Amino acid sequence: MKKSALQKARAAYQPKLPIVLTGAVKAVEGNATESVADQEEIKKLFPNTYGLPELKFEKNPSPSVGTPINVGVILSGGQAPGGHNVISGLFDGIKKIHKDSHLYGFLMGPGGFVDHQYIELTNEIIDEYRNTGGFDIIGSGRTKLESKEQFDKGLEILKKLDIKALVIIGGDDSNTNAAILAEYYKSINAGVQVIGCPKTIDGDLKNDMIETSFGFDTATKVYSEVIGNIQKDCNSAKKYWHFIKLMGRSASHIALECALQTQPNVCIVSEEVEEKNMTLADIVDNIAGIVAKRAAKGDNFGIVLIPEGLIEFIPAMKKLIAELNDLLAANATEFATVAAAGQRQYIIDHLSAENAAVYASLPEGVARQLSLDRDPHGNVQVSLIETEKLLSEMVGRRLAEMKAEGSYTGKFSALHHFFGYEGRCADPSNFDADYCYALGFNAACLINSGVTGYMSSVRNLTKPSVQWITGGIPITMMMNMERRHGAMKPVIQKALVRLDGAPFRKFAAKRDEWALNTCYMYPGPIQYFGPAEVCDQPSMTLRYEQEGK
Ligand code: FBP
Repeated sequence: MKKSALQKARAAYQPKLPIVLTGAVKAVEGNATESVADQEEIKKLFPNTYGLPELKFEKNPSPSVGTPINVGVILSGGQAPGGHNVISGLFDGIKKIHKDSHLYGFLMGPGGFVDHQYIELTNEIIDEYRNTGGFDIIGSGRTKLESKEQFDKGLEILKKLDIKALVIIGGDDSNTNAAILAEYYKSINAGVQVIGCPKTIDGDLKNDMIETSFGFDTATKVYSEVIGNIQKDCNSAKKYWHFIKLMGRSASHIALECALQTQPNVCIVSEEVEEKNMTLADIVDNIAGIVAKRAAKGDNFGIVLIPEGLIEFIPAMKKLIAELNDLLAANATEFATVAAAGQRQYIIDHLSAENAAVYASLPEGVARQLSLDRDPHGNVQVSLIETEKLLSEMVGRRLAEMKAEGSYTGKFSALHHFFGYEGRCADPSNFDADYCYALGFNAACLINSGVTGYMSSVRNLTKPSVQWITGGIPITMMMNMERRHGAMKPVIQKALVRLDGAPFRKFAAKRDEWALNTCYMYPGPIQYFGPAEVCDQPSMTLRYEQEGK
């Protein structure tokens, strides 16, 4: 494969391991754990893996001699920068346990596990992918691992390859499935450990022990670079309002982080919209008001950041989507027979009067998108809803009314962007390269400790990587009961933006100034080589959360 100059230089980068992982380790047990909510139900559903203790690795002065171990790995869900380094860290970790250990990669996500599609990951393959973005080493997929048949089918290939541990690299839904799989294999004494690793650019898989999910750092740096470029263009031409939708299926962490890095005129935070019970009209009025105030100063340009998941956080829409999810799950067979032209009316006829009215008021494109297939986890595919166009159209209409009333005299010309896929496969920043390598290496240590149903945990992330603290947390600890596909299910609780958290408070304290004045910040491209303050800074979200600065 022909490589660019950067690829060649980057291949030589040696991720910095936490000091504790550079020698032999022993797992020190902390307190027994409880799930974040619904303890009784979760305990009943996970009798073998509930309540396990937190683990922390410490140096082991008298290590025993390791034996070879075969391990399987799956990349699950959306791509996130650094996945290849999790795999290379895992590879190096199990080779350190014993040089005759083997790593098998299941192809195209959990589907490859069920269908027995795999490759052995050799030294040559791993070396090709160190420090690179993408999940192309083995591919990823969104097949939901949930049935006993799938678990048993997967077990056949694990037995055939003598695999004793499976590492699932995924987001909240995939790690939920990892916990269910761990519980099942433990219940039948399958002799297979299951370990999870926290992946998602969305940044919503986190808690005290998982300070951030990998990929968030790199993806937000890529989006912030491009937003910064657009801001330069915008402030040069002074004639466009740019409506920029940013990925993040549910939480607004990505939009908020990009706002902190670039200081746009408007950034909507979905969690605030929900908390304040805002309607679509309120959001539009707010943006139109800012456009008008800037126009009064002669500034007919600006930047609006919109989180991808917004639609589901507008309370009226949330109620509608919840009823729609149940309706489509309960009537899937009948709905599939309704011709496309009649589907809108079918839905209106079957919804409650209140939700039918909201649904009927939506533009055709948005309504259609809400009724399309859910992803395998039952989620509306929000990345396909063009909220940026919806909002700019509505703002344009509101401004026309304001013009007629005499409260606005400017010019409004909008451009639209959606940044998501551009950042998910970038070469990992130094932070993500180090973090991911440590997560994978640490997963090998968890395997060596004999535990199952744990997630690899690397903490103290705002300190230099050598000082990071490593260990594992039981996945059940992160769970609660939620309604999915019309029934209550145990799932990992998503970490949404906290309105009382430092990142949002910093943003809220500055946003009025950023709205009216032009305070754009230009973070520039990710730097891989150079001074630490340019190359190794973690995200602002992480810095504010950990250190308040
Ligand atoms: P994960 O949670 O699986 O990491 O994926 C996150 C994400 O990138 C979301 O931001 C986005 O809504 C979704 O994936 C897009 O999904 P797809 O890759 O299937 O188009």
